[in-house]
Amino acid sequence: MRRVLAATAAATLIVAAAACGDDGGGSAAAPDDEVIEITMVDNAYEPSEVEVPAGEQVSFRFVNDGAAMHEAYAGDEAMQAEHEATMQEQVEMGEAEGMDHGGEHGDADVLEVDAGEDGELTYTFDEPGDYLIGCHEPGHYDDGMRMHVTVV
Ligand SMILES: [Cu+2]
Repeated sequence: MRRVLAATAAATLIVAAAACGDDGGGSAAAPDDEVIEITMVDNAYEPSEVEVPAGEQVSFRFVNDGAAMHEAYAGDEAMQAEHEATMQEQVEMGEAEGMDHGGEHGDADVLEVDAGEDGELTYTFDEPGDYLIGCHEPGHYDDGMRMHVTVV
């Protein structure tokens, strides 16, 4: 049932995007309106590679088709490693304190998507280069739950 709902939401979005393109009078994809659709599964993103323009706001729409909660965190490899370390610390702290799950991530750039839900992450990659979007739920990043973002 949730799967159907997610599919409907995605379809609506595609229609909305198409409608936007129509009044542009010839300009193909207006960069500001572009939404890149990503599906989350256990534990990967589909597709696992995307290309986006530098210096422009990009919106990613994540549809969680998996059974677990997943996150999306954008940044370069060093930022991913840092966020992974922070998450691991929080897991360790949570265990020590009896798993207080109400804790915040303290990072506004992290999108969390519950199973069967969807969410949007808007991000501007300032410089061309290789970046990643990673999921840092325990074990997922090590499992390879990361998407390569080529910024051109
Ligand atoms: Cu994940």
